[in-house]
Amino acid sequence: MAYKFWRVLCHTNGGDLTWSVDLQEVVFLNGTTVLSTGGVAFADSSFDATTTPDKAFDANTGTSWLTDAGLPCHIGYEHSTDVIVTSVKLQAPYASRAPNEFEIQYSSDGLTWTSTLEGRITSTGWTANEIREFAVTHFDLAGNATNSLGAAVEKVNVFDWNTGQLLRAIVPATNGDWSTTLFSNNQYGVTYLSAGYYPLTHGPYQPA
Ligand SMILES: [Ca+2]
Repeated sequence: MAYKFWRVLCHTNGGDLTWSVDLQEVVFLNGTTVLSTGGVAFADSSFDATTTPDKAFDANTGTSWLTDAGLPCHIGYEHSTDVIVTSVKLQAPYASRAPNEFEIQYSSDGLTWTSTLEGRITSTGWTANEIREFAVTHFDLAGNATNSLGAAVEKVNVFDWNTGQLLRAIVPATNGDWSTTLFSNNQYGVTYLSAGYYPLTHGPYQPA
């Protein structure tokens, strides 16, 4: 699944006790495509009117978002459509105000957040104006599963191909569409279950 809301939740910085996090640019990417245009930047606070969160998404290294909050603090972007982020670039004007421990998180509603597989990322020893890029590991597995009568199957089970462990038990939409987000590059199998039919298994699928 893709998500509209993405944010960087900062837990520690490079030591500045007054200005906890200061970012010239936050770039959410899918491959090399910059995703964060046409939507709304947000943060839990801004120091003043010249350091609002949109300043971290304006492709201008001369402007910065500066939090007015202590740690933790966050900055993010509500995209105009659901997006899949494959990496995030951060740039901070001062090493002391760069995030040293943070999480990359996504949300469908801007209220309930989930961290990417990377969890709490540690990145220390920044230099001023340095740009660092952080990969986001996750991918979608999706399909459409109907029986011979055209009805959606009752369940789509996604399992680890190598261990057999059940990972997802998905009830598809009434038209059979289903999707899920998985968080590693393992091999996966998919089994369709529909009453009165033999189970049907496809796989292995391995994300690129
Ligand atoms: Ca900027």
